[in-house]
Formats: sequence, C-alpha cells, structure tokens
Amino acid sequence: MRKRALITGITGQDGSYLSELLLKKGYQVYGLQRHTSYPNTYRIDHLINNPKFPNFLTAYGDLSDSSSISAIIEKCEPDEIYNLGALSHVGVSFSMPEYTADITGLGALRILEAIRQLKAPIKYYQAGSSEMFGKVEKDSFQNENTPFNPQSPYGLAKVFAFHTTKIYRNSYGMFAANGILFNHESPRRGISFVTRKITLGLSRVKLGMQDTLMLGNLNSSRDWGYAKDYVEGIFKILQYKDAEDFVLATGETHSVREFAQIAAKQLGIDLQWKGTGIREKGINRKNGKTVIEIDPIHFRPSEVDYLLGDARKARKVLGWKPKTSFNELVEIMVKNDYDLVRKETRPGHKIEVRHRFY
Ligand code: NAP
Ligand code: G4F
Repeated sequence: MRKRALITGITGQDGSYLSELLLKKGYQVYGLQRHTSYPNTYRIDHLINNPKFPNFLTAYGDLSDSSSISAIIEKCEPDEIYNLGALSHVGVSFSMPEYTADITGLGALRILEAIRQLKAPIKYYQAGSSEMFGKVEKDSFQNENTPFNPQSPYGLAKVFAFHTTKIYRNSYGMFAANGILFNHESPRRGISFVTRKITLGLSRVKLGMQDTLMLGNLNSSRDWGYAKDYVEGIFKILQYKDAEDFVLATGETHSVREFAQIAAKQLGIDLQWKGTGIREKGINRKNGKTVIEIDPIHFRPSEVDYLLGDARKARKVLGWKPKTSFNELVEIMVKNDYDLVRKETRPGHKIEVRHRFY
C-alpha cells in the first residue's frame, strides 16, 4: 500500500521540495493549502493537475482553523504529517506577533491535538528553527542540548511548537519529532529573505535594471545550507525508529556581507566596502558606483547576530549530511536569478521583484 503524507506549508520553499522528494519515493502526497485571493502556487504548479503526478493533491485549510485541520486529516488518513506551515519571516513577526503565535505556535498544537483525538498512528514532524537559539555566544556551536533564548515573536512561537511536540510525545506516546533546521535557501526561497534579496537585487544591478540594493545588518552571520539537502534530512527524521529531535546544519557560518560579496563576484562585480555603521556602502571597484547601501528600516527590534549549527547527531544517527557547499549554493541562486531577471529585460516578460520593506 502506498504511504500517505500530509504537508502543511505545501506552497512554500520546503513544502515544494519535500513534495517532489516524497512523490519520487512513491508516496501519495496531500497538501494543506491556505486560501488566498489569488492562487499562490507557483512553486507547485508543475505538480498540480499534472498527469505525471496523479498522487499529488491539495485541499484548502488553514493552521488557524482546527476544524479544517481535523477534516483534512480524517479525509487523507496520512501515515505522516509534516508541519511546515508558518509565518516564517522573522522581521515580519515583529509586525504581526499575535498572528505569528497563532499560526507558527498554536498551529502545531492544533494538529497534534487533532491527531490525539483521532487516536490515529500518525507520525508528526515539526519544523523547528535555529532562531529558537536566539542570542548565543559568538564562536559557539548550537546543537540539541543548547538552551533556547529566542529574540523574536517568530522564535518564541517556534519554541512553543517545539515543546508542544515534545509534550505530546512524552505524555501520549505519539511519534512526534522536531527538526531544528538552520537557514536553508534555494531559488525557491521567498524574495524577502536576505539571500534571495541579494541574488535578485545584484542580478538587477548587473543588468542595469536597478542602481542600488538596500540591506539591513551586514554583520549578521548564518549557517546557510541548500533546501533540497535539508528536505532529505526532514524525511530521514520521520523514518528513524524513534521520535527524536535533530539539528540539521552545515557547520559553517558566513556573514550577510560575505554572501553579498560572493554573489557579486559571481556576477562579475568586484565589491569594495567603504564606511562604517549605517554609512557603510558596497562599491563597484570598476566604476565607483554604489551597489549596496544600508537602510535601517531592515534592522530588527532585536537581532540574532550569529548562528552556527552542530549536526553531528543527524550525521551519526540518520546518516544525513549536506551535499552542497556555501559557494555552490550562492552559485545556484545567482544563476537562477540572473536568468530570471534577464527575462525581465525582454518585452512582455515583466516580473515584479521589487519590494519596499523586507
Ligand atoms: P515558507 O517558504 O515561508 O513557507 C511557509 C508556508 O506556510 C507557505 O506554504 C505558507 O503559505 C504557509 N502558511 C502561512 N500561513 C499559513 C496558514 N495560516 N495556514 C496554512 N499555511 C500557512 O517557509 P520555508 O522556508 O519553506 O520553511 C518551512 C518551515 O520551516 C516553516 O515552518 C519555517 O518557519 C521553518 N524553517 C525554515 C527555515 C529556512 O531557513 N527556510 C529554517 C528553519 C525552520 P503561503 O504560500 O500561502 O504563504
Ligand atoms: O534571511 P533572513 O530574513 O532570515 P532569518 O531571520 O535568519 O530567518 C530565516 O531562518 C530561520 C532559521 O534560523 C528560519 F527559522 C526562518 O523561518 C527564516 O527562514 O535574515 C537573515 C539575516 C538577519 O540577521 C537579518 O537581520 O540577514 C539580516 N538582513 C540584513 N539585511 C536582512 C536584510 N534580512 C532580510 N530579510 N532583509 C534584509 O534586507
């Protein structure tokens, strides 16, 4: 019998890659899709109503709505649920703290409670985040034993979901596991996250469609991996014999400035940094033009300055390790966005990649 998986956050970056992975493994894949006034399915359009993927179906539901969650679980009878749905933007979570707690935090509880009430033997995956570690000591590694110290409504909501998952596992013997994933990116990353903002923005600068890219904190460091590698880890977490919690990370950290420098280099722009603080600028050494500037609008009320993951447990227990290096990741994203923006330069191919806030 074909295994069945239900994915929340099916229209997101990870939801789309995980769907492809599970379909390849022969799963029947169901997606809980939230209703939007205009379909927001560009990452999964190639799977929807495609005769090549008869085992892919989505249904409307919302993480704020218990009845829709229960109805979908009852209808799909999944063996596994991957809860990837969230308000996932840390900066935006400061503007919408209550909504973040509701969707990113309580959403997990609603699913776990639905599984408990149905008394169904469903395995549950919770998409936890390195943002839960929050403020950590510079040069330290974070692993499954590192205490949480969240710095944002998003981080706080994820800590709630993490502990809820553990409580349901310990109290009711449910197979409920947490992944604690460090940042992972791809050409499908939302355009308001810093990596994609850089690869799109610098591609536009290179092609003369934009003069300057406005960024926030250049000093912040992240452990950046490739989303396609990480969904393999997510799958392995639910296939392990016991429900446990696992960190997935690369074990390398790089600053936002470094990411921008490498992306620029791959586009043939040699960036030189001048000035300090909010007056720091990235200048094109060749023509003296300012390519990157700081706009404090992108600063957060509280920042996580530094993250670096220790994924030795996942490597040892699950046999998972990332395959894509930092430079390869930047290259994949730059190539994708350069090609995308190049299409913009052709008549009739206007795509909108500008955004004011994040
Ligand atoms: P993403 O691209 O932002 O996708 C989030 C998904 O959640 C989207 O499908 C979104 O739907 C859906 N969603 C938002 N509000 C919802 C609601 N009220 N009801 C149902 N669905 C809703 O995020 P991602 O990068 O794929 O990340 C997947 C998960 O992993 C998230 O929980 C994120 O917090 C977590 N995580 C991500 C990273 C990372 O670096 N990417 C690291 C650690 C943890 P729409 O498309 O309609 O907006
Ligand atoms: O790309 P970001 O918005 O990602 P952030 O905040 O690390 O969160 C992502 O990773 C988490 C895992 O740790 C996930 F749980 C979460 O869902 C999300 O996927 O920002 C990265 C860094 C931050 O320090 C931010 O302040 O880049 C800095 N930054 C500098 N300029 C900027 C910008 N971030 C954004 N979004 N936009 C800027 O212009």
